[in-house]
Amino acid sequence: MTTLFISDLHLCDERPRTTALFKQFISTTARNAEALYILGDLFEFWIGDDQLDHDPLAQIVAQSLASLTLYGTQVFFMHGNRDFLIGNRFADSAGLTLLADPTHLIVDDRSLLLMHGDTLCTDDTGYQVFRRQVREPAWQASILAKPYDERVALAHALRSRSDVEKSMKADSIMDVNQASVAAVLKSSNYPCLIHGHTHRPAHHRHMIDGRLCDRWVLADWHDTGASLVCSAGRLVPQDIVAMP
Ligand code: LP5
Ligand code: MN
Repeated sequence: MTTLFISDLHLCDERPRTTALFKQFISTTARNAEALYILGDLFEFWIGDDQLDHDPLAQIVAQSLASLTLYGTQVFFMHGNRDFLIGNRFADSAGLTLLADPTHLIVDDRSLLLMHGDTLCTDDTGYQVFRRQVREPAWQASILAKPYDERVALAHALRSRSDVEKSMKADSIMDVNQASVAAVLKSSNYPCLIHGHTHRPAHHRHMIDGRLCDRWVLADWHDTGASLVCSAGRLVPQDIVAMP
């Protein structure tokens, strides 16, 4: 049996091809897996679980994920910086289990540490200040109390602001900080780290305190529908074959 890791799908109406890849993935690869771990940014943005009442795509995604329970595939989800407002209502409708960031698990005797990856980007101090604010329960409660249309407008404004801010940042500060990676690996007893967020897919090796640790960075989904597959303890990246 296999365990699958994906992240950064950024599903939205503007990218129908990615939605098609997601549906294909759910009805093929994911059905045959023991577990599917979604490590954040499933959606382009999520502004509260009442998105299920307003957004047909949100309903389709929830139904697709829920269909996996029929095939015995367990689904787990960790928040990303785009969909940190996903809550219990979406989790229940999609039949998934919400995970903390980071989460440690053992698969096929391998020690794995799962993260979205944004907390490792500690050189991006502007983002870290922003993140601390939006993860405050009081801030979230005040946002969720706003009317839906107001939240949609706010999300679009935040996206535009983020794109402007990113255009002024050096690429290097938007990648993980090596000392932060080392600290996480050390404090978690030298696991294999799997994360997304940076959209810089790679297999890195870190020597920490004389211990060799793997770090897999997941790809985004826009073109390939990429997943990382764990089978018999071996991790292998896999793309969905391009559709006609
Ligand atoms: O998202 P991405 O990959 O483009 O960039 C991220 C960081 N940006 C973000 C912001 C999100 O894109 C915004 C979308 C969130 C939608 C969720 C809705 C939340 C509820 C609100 C509505 C109900 O995460 C970006 C990082 C980059 O990753 C690389 O790691 O650099 O960080 C930023 O750009 C943050 C800036 O540095 C600081 C932003 C200050 C914004 C201040 C808010 C002012 C309010 C403006 C609204 C009018
Ligand atoms: Mn992200």
